[in-house]
Amino acid sequence: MELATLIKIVFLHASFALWHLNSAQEFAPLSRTANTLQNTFLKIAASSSSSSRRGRNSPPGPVELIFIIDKSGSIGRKNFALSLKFVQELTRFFSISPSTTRVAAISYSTSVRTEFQFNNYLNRECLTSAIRRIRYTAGATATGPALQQAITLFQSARRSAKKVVFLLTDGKSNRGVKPSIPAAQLKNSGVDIFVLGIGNNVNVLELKSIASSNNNVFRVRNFVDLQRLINALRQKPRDVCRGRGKKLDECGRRCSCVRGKLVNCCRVRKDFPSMSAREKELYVKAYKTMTTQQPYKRKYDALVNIHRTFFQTPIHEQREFLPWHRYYLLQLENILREVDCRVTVPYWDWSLWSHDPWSANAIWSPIAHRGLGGNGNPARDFCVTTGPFREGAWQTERGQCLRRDFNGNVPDAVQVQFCLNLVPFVDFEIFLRLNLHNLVHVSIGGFEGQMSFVTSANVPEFNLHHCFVDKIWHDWQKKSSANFNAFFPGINTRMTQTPYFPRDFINLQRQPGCVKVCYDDPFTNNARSITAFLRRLSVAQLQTLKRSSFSMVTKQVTDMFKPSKHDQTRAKEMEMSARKGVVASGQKVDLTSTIERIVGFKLSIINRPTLNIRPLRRSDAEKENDVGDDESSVEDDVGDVGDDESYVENDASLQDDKEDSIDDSSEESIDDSIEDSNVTTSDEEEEDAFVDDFTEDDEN
Ligand SMILES: [Cu+2]
Repeated sequence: MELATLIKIVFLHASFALWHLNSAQEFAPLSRTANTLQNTFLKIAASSSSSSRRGRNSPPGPVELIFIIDKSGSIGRKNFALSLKFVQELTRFFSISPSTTRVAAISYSTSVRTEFQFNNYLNRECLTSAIRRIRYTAGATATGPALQQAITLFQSARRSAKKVVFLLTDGKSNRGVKPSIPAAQLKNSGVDIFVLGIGNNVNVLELKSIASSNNNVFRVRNFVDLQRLINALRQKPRDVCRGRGKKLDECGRRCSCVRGKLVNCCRVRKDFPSMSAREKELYVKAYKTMTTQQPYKRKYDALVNIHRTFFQTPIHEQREFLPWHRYYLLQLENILREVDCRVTVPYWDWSLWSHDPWSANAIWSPIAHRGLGGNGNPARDFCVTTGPFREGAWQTERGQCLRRDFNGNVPDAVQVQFCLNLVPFVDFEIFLRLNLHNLVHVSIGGFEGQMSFVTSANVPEFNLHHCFVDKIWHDWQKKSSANFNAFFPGINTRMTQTPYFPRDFINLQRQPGCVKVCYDDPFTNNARSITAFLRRLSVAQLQTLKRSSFSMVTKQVTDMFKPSKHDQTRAKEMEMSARKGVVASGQKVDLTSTIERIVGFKLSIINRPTLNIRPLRRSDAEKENDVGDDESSVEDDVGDVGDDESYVENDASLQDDKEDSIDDSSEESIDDSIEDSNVTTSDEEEEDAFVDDFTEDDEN
């Protein structure tokens, strides 16, 4: 045999062996690849340096995950879409939220493009559609520069987070720096790198030089097999649900379980007194972290500073007041959920405490993590000296103690119902803003507390108050599609210091950032029954309810927000009408049950059969809550105004069909509503026992 032939044969053998090494042996069965991917990523998603500190039932810890996706010419548009599907499948092993896993994406061909960064899409809904939207542009294969870009993106990673890169490629790198160089830099800073090589044109040695270990290199023969791998991954059990109905996800969002998947997830905002001790504790803790620790404090300070700086500009005028503060609550909630994704902004339905608004049972418990502490201490310059926000334990962003000067008492549930009955929008809005919102600010702040000044957003009760104001708007919106879309769609200027128009905040099911918000009705103080009772009454009937007096809109209230003369005059006119049943201050109303003494009015109409409130068991209240929040009719963030309308109608259908309009006040309707109101007589002892049940946090 000639030497040349021998060399040829040896060379052929050697290259066959190398090819064999490079491909055949490296293609694990797809089911095994799917298993390994599942196990690896579930483990990464679940583990975290802080999970033991957070407790057993905590959501998973922080992970920063970057996908680097090849879109070179050899792939083609159709196969690129498959790559995106694969990426979507992998994200489903992770909890996507501001405090758990955040995802960024880089695509590369001849050049490199950051598709989105860690803080762009903070829930599964937005993330999935963002991945789907990544565009294909053919070109070369700049793998190295793409890895360099990942180094840049990790500069904004959370310090305690696990860092992971998942790179997809179907070829060899042929542009820019050698991939192993930036890969080494990433690995040295603790980043775990995984690689998926698709097809036979990859360079296995290159893949191995990029990945953190040989076990982190995955391969499929071609795009047909990639589709099979996706199908195999789809079969994998992960964080899914069984059966139908409402389920909570790991961040406490209430979702519908449909075909094993959690969909239509909403953040649930609850009445603070109706929350469990655990929920209160989580909120207070997250709020304190947000207001005192970086990086949250920086964002929180910026937000409250906007509120202070632009206090007497449109943010407290009709054009912006409601949507701007809805925007504010969303931003604040987003920061809170960076601290702990289980936390939402609670509200305080103060109207249910009108005649006992400053009790520990409401929100002013001195017990840390149960409430917000009590009144300010006049001997200490009105600084609060009890509870988690007491002097020495907490200070405002301006370095001041929290000051309160409880003053008078707040409007009652009848007043709120009067507001909900108002049309047109401008009347409703003036009443809500001046007669309810402004007044309660000054009732809490008095003459000394921050709630009476431009620094009001800097204290914890501000959020609870504004969240209730927002809920009242939401309840009014639910009454008809005209209410739902009132006033704001026509405003074509952006809201103060935001990129948004007022109309961007109209629909709570479609807030910016793919966020859906649900309000749970309160169930302390028989709230559900009281609301049902008041809803059935016409305006004339509301005016016959005997009510204890509560604070009036004073000059101090007016001076704080400086509403226009027109708004002030209209507010005064409406106040006169709304206060017909209120006795002169100093006079007493004969309030017989505990619940009447707390809410401040008679739960019956004079000279008519008594309308006693039927006590609700807690389980009943929760059941009703479930029905009330069944917003599964609202589809994902697709669709148009038509969706909004069906949503309103569905929701409205859950309300009483006996609602009287503001002008409907005939005698007949009184009798009708009494007969139809379906309430039963109950003795007061039972009622009082019920109240006790619901005020378990009594810590006097
Ligand atoms: Cu404000």
